[in-house]
Order: sequence, then structure tokens, then C-alpha cells
Amino acid sequence: MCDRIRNAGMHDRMMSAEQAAALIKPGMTVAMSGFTGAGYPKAVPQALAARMEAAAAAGSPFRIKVLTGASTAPELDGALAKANGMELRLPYQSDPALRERINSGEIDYIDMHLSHVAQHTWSGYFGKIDLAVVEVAGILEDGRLVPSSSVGNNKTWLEQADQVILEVNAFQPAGLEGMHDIYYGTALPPERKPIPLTAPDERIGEAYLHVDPAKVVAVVTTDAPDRNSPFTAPDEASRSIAVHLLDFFGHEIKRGRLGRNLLPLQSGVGNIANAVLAALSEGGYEGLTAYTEVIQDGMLDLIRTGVLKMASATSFSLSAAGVQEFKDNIDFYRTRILLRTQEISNHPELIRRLGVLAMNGMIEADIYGNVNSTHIAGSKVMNGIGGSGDFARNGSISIFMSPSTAKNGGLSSIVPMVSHVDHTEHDTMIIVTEQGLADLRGLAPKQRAQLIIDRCAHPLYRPMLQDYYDRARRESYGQHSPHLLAEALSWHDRFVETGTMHTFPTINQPSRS
Ligand code: 0RQ
Repeated sequence: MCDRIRNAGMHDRMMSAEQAAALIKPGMTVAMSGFTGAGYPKAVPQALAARMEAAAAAGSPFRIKVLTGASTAPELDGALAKANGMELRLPYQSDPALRERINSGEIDYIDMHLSHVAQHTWSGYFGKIDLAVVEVAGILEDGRLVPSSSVGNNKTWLEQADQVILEVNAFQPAGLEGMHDIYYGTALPPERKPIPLTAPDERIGEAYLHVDPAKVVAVVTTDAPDRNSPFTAPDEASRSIAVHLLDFFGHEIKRGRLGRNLLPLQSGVGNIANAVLAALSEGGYEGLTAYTEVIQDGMLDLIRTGVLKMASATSFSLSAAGVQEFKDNIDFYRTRILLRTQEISNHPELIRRLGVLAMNGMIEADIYGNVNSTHIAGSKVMNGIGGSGDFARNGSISIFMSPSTAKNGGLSSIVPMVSHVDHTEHDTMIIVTEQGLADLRGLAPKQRAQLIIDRCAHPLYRPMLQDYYDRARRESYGQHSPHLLAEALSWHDRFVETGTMHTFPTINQPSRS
């Protein structure tokens, strides 16, 4: 391990996870590393959760505020949620135990654009950051840090926190060194200057993170893998969505609106994203680029085969097999992958400049193109907006994808009115379901509504949507975006009451789950 900790001064601060966790006090605001299950601290949060459980058993609750890059893993979010040790969490999560506590009202959750977190921290909107717990892959002789499998907000955490605990994880490949690009030129207005990045493969920063050594209060060693969720092969609905999307790209190329190399790709994670990436590999494309948040297995495949010449992101989200492939061929990938801070990977200025093709999942869309990415029936949060808003608002084409139904056909993903809005009708250009693709660009609200009903709705729900829309065309207060207000959310209400949006019993239909 000493070859990972080359700075002599840091050796004095090495201690156990339990000793380091003892430095965290109730009520603190603690910023932790971690983005989509990669690069999160693995030992200190678990030791902290044990202290929290002991404190709660002794009748004195021990809770802290937790800030991260994005989602982490059971060892962090799961452990702290189960110990009832979080009073506040931001900016993104996907952990079942944490989700349950948020939805039961026990934990406050600030669900926010991932590109905003750093600047809101610098502006002091979250108060003082008492302590940061950051996983790194190594510490150099001069004290600079080799970032881990995600960068996220780590630059900001190391700068802003009063005290720093470093977890040096020997499991992370030493070959990660050199794959990062940490930009130290960001500032708050009125000092802000243009960010000098004009292509996804440009380096504008340094390969290392800086930390003031005086702030480092503990160095903990670990040797543990990231969450590494298993890769699931795309299902039928996801494959159909990918086919529609690839057809669309083909048409855009024929019309001269996209070149053969497309534009830099951004894709969310999960089944549909995997299916789209797999379809790209079969579509005869080569020399593409990605300017995205997360590199998942599908992207590694595309890089390996040359379909993708490089990918810029802030994190990995790989299966165990993906990690092995990456580790085995790290010299190949090192020249084709750049990991940046999330304020840069998700920066509106850069996404707009590069013309990113933004492809994200959704919970539901309404007939006018408003998109809900986060809430079930308007009140229960699923994960969070993540980076989807950063990319959808600023990308050159913003695409939202979902199977047309969920829960065995019991829910329609196309509804009269979304029960929560993450992306407005002004941000949505393309909606795709396994039924088809609606290109909403250049269309007025009523034209969009008919197209979404015709192309994207499931046949089980299409007549219900058409009936709603036809009556709204006759009876609505206004005729710009016709709605029947008393009825617009009745589908969600019916779901909460009966478990289905439909007016007759659920039948088995191909759907996401
Ligand atoms: O629930 O797990 O209880 O069965 O939502 O759905 O099928 O796993 O689909 O993984 O693509 O997730 C929008 C959540 C889709 C995701 C969302 C239920 C469904 C299931 C998940 P169960 P699937 P996906 C990059 C960009 C926001 C963040 C983002 C997401 C669960 O894409 O979090 O884009 N996006 N980030 O049953 C009720 C519906 C439903 C529904 C699905 N209409 N009504 N439930 N579900 N549709 C990453 C980052 O930013 C970090």
C-alpha cells in the first residue's frame, strides 16, 4: 500500500476507518466522493454507520448532512440510511433503503442538476462543509492526489471542506493515473471566463487533484471494488426503442442535419441506454465521440471496436466483467477515456458548444412533451434528475426514451399531464417508446399532442388519450394547450387508488417491469 501513498507526511495520518469515522460529529455537513456507484469511500461510511447505530441504541440520534457527486452504493447510502444517520442528502441517489426513508419523510432530499452542485457549494447555499471523505487511487510524493474511478465533485469537496479524510483504495487500478482532466479555471460571476474546451478529447486541466495537506486529518487504506452492478442484456422494448432511434439518426444524416460521425453522445445508464449503444455498434458507425457523465459496459465495447474513438465522462459504472475488461486493457483505454469534474462533464456552456446528442430515460411524458424523470404519482421520488436536465436543456437534440407502459401494462408512460415536471415541453425534442418516435421539433402544442398519441402511446392507452384530447379540444378553457384540469391527473389518482391507470383490469403487455 505504501507505493500508493508516496507522500511521507501522509504516513503519519494513516489510521483505521473506525478512528477516522470518530472524527465525524453529529450535525456535520459531510461531502463524500462517489458517482453512479464508482469512486465512493468504502470503509469510513460503514464505520460511521456503526457509530450511528450505537448512538441511536443509546438514545442519542446521530445524523449528518451528506453531499456527494451522484449515487453511491449500499456501503455508503444504504448503510447510512439504515442507521437513520442522514438528515439531508443531495444531489442524486438510487439506493433502495435511502429512497424508502426519503419517501417516508425521514430524510430531506435536494434533487438538483448535477452541474449546479459545485457552484452552489462555492456560493455557500449548503452552509459550511465541515469534512470531506474522498476516495483516491493514490497520493504522489508532492501530495497531489490520483483520482479514483469517478471525479464528481471531488475538486470542490477538497477545496471547500475544513477537514479531509482520504481513503486510498488499492483495488482501483494504478493505471487510472493520467486518465483524469481536472480543470482549475472555474470561478463565480463576475470573474467567470469561457471554458476553453472545444472538442470532447481536449485536455484543459491537470491529471491530479490538489489538497491542502494541512487539512488532511486521516488517511485510511482500503482494497475493495466499486458497486459494479451486473450488466443486464437489453430487453425487447429497449431493443425496439434503439431501432427507432437509429432510424432517426439515419434520417438526420440523409437530410444533412447530422454528419456520419453524428455529434458527441450523452447517454444515461440502464437497459435502454445499453440497447442504444449496442445498436450503434451494429449500425456501421465509427469514429464517434461521447461527451457524457457515465461510461458503462456498452461504451467500453464501442471504444474497443472503434465505433467510439473516445469518451469524456466523470465516472464509470461498470459490471464486474466490465471492470476486468478495463483493467486488462487499461493502456488501450487510457488514451481513449478522460474523466473530468462533473461541473465540466455536465457544463451547459460545453454541452451547447459541442452540440451533444442527449439521450435520457424518463418515467412519463405528457401529450405536450413535458417530461417527468423522477416522481411516481407526483410525490414518490425514484432517483433524481441527475444530469438529464443539464444535457436535455443544452444538447443539440434532446431525446427522452421509455417503454410505453410500466408494471405489466398497468401504467402508461404517456399521460394527459405529467404528475411532476423535470423537463418542460420547451426542452423535449424527441420522445421514443417501443411503439415509435415522435419528432417534436418545430411543432406547436396541438401538433405535438397528436403526434405523441399516434406514435408513442401504447394501443391499450391510445384510445383513452385520444378521448381525453378530443374532449379537451372541445371543452378546455383555452385552446393553446387544451386540458381538462379536473381530469388531467385522474390517471395518477386512479393508479394510487387501484394500482392501475387503466379503467379495466391489467393485462400482460410487454413493459419494463
Ligand atoms: O420501478 O424498480 O420498482 O420496478 O421506475 O424503471 O425500467 O428500471 O428504467 O432504469 O431506465 O429508469 C427515469 C427512473 C428510468 C431513470 C428512470 C418504474 C419502473 C421501475 C425504473 P421498479 P426501469 P430505467 C444519467 C442521466 C433520471 C436521471 C437521469 C432515471 C423504475 O432513467 O433515474 O436521466 N432518470 N440521469 O417500474 C410508474 C411510470 C414508470 C414507473 C418506470 N410511468 N410510472 N413507475 N417506472 N416508468 C445518470 C445520472 O445522472 C447520474
